[in-house]
Amino acid sequence: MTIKPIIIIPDPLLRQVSKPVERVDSDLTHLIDDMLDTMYDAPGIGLAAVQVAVPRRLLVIDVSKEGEDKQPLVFINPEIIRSSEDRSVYEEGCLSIPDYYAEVERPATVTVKHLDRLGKEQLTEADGLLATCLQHEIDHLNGVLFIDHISRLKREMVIKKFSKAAKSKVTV
Ligand code: GNR
Ligand code: NI
Repeated sequence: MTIKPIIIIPDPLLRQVSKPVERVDSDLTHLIDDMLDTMYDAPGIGLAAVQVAVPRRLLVIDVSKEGEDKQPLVFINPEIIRSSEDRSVYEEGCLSIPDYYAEVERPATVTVKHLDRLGKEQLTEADGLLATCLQHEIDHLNGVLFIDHISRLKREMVIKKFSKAAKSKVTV
């Protein structure tokens, strides 16, 4: 088990489009396990591979409640094949934008085609928090962050704050 460092804005890797996973082999299974460890340690309810500096189309999610059994979900090469007309609003946060939260409106229900951790094709229909989290993570695979869905003024304030902080970090 390895907890990997999570990259934060303004790291340019977060704006890169991740490449498809080509094979589901033991290296990939190892990466999935490290991502789950990293997500639970953070703690977060989702993590895209690019957040641990691996720009591949892979993400993990667990939206189970505290005290309940863990429900780790793995999505490889996910594609949204249907989005509902009705929308829902959640207050979102992101491990790559620490301590910033904002409401985002997204389709309330999505159907996602993907591979599971055995490399088998699956269809997942999601609503509620899972639908929101899936869309947030799939955005990461396309270099999109939740702050891209809020007002430009708010987004620029957040980016400015993190850019300033990055510049003042001492590099040895
Ligand atoms: O831990 C997380 N919580 C969260 C809350 C609302 C909507 C999306 C998320 S995902 C986030 C973890 C993360 O940054 N995943 O990319
Ligand atoms: Ni995120």
